[in-house]
This record gives sequence, C-alpha cells and structure tokens, in this order.
Amino acid sequence: MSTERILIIGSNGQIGLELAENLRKSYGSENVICSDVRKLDNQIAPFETLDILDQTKLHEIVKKYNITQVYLLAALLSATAEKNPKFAWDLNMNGLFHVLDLAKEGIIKKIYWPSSIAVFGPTTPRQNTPQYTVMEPNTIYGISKQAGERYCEYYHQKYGVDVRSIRYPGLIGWKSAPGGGTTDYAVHIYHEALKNKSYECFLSAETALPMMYMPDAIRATIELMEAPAEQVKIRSSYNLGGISFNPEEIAASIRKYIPGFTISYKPDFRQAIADSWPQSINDSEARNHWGWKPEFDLDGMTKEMLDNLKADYQ
Ligand code: NAD
Ligand code: AKB
Repeated sequence: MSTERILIIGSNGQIGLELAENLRKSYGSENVICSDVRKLDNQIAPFETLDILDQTKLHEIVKKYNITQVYLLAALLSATAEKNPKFAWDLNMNGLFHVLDLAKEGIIKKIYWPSSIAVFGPTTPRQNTPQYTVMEPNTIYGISKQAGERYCEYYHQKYGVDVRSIRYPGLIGWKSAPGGGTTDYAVHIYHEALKNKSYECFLSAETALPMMYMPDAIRATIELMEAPAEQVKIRSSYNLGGISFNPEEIAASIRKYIPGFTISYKPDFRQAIADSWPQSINDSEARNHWGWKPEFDLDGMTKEMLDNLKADYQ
C-alpha cells in the first residue's frame, strides 16, 4: 500500500488529466487527490475545488488528506499570459510560493513544478540548446518560469526542499485540449486534419520547435519524481528534448496517413513568441542523471494521435 498522498493542483488541464490517470494506477485512486479552480461535469473523486492563490484553503486540503507530495500544474501558458501579464505573474509566482512554503515548513515532503523551454530567449543558441546557457526570456510566461526555477533552486539549497522540475517542450496529446500555449497548433492540426483535411497554422512553415508526445512527458515526470534524491542533481529544472519539427514537417507526417491533407499559414502574435524559443534541446543531463530516454518520434506520434482521435470525427 502506498504511503504517499499526492495532491495535483491544476488537475483538469492538458497535463493534469493524463498525469492523474497514471498516478492513480501506480499509487491507488484514493491516494491521488485532484484539485482545480474549475470542476468538470464528469469529475472523478477525490477532488477539491481550489484556487491556488487561496493559501488558507490549500493548507486545509493538505491537512485533510495528509498530503506528502504536490504536483503544481496551475499556471497561465505563454499565449494567454501575454494577454494578461500582471495576472500571469501573480498566478505563476504566488502559486509556486504557496507550495514551496508548505515544503519549507515541513508540511509536505516533495514538489513537482513544471518549467518550460520558454525560459530561453532570443539570445539563447537555438540549436541543441544546452542545459546551461544564456537565458534572457522576453515573454512574461518565460520570465515567470525562469524566476520560478531560481526560487526552486534557492529553496532546495537554503531550506533543503525536495523540489523537482522539467523544462517541458510543447506537449501533444489526444485526451484533452491544450490550454493557451504557442505550441498548441501541433495539437489542433490533428483535429483539423481529421475534420476538414486542411489546417490554417498560426505559425509560419519553417518555425521549428521542440515538442513531445504526452505519454513520454508523463513518464519523464513520474520517473524524475521517483528517482533517488541523489540522482536529481539539478534543482532548477531539467532540459528535456523530445521531437523537433516545423509545421511543414508535421503536415508531411500527417499526409502519410491522410493523403491530400493541406496546410496554409497565417502567422499571428504567437510567431514572435515561437521565434524567441529554441528549435531543439540538448537533454544530456536528464539522460545521465536519472536515465531519461524518449520513445516517440514524429511519425509514431502522428499515428497514435490520428488513431485515437479518429472516433471523434466519424
Ligand atoms: P492547462 O492550461 O491545460 O491546465 C492548467 C490547469 O490549471 C487548468 O485546468 C486550469 O483550470 C487550472 N488553473 C488555472 N488557474 C488556477 C488556479 N488559480 N488555481 C487552481 N487551478 C488553476 O496547462 P497544462 O498544459 O496542463 O500545463 C500545466 C503546467 O505545465 C503549467 O505550469 C505549464 O506552464 C507547464 N507546461 C506545459 C506545457 C504544455 O505544452 N502543455 C509545456 C511546458 C510547460
Ligand atoms: C506554451 O506554448 O506556452 C507551452 C510551453 C512550451 O511552455 N506549450
């Protein structure tokens, strides 16, 4: 029987839904408590409605369930954050402080907090971007993630907080919709391919970005959280590579399964965000420290995405 009690904050988002499903399989449903500011119609228990900015309610829930680990997923993503920069900073930073302080006070034992490739900026080398390099993000989302990384490392060094983090690339899954990011086109494109055999992309044809299929990202997250503490040598956040491709290349991959699929381009404000991010990531530290190894390539992901989404459009 699991001695861990896990709280997921932001559990009804793109990552949370799949993470909860996986953690419940390993730790038992009763030991994985989901929470979000919005409740779903078909919400699976145990669930608590929680706004992460409400510190008192967070403490109540942690005490009520004897929580030992928190996965903090609630945040505004890059595109949404640009529309409301002050609130994005408030949510992304104060949410993290509330959880870091729980661990500092010894109330919980372990934290997972996701960072992003958005911590890099226009002055970062864009190919095979290393773990340690120039980091001058110019989006409010990237600035909040970089500051968050610094705070995670600080809380680890100063107070011994066991906090673990991954700089996710753009995540692609079929089980839920993405929540307002710049990489969301790589999910929408599969839906539109099945629905209309065509897609109008908000990034230009040659905009390469690092991406990852959701099952790889969930496996990485759980492997990092379960790794022995001494193997987790980076307490800011780990680079994670995945698959790098541009819209033209994902369209070509889709054409292997849906001949005649067409793509057109109408770049909007998200183009500037994408242009400031790396095109590919070097993740040798994650591979060397805790044994990270991705499984899916572009065509493997395309096949799974189309196979699983097909039923929705028949
Ligand atoms: P999402 O937008 O799909 O989900 C976020 C969830 O948080 C939503 O269900 C939302 O209702 C909830 N939420 C929002 N405000 C809240 C609040 N005040 N209190 C409690 N819950 C609140 O996002 P996601 O894609 O699941 O991302 C989760 C985390 O992973 C974020 O920190 C994000 O920055 C990071 N990340 C995601 C990606 C990606 O491609 N999805 C890539 C890099 C990093
Ligand atoms: C976004 O596009 O904002 C996210 C991310 C890479 O952090 N998918």
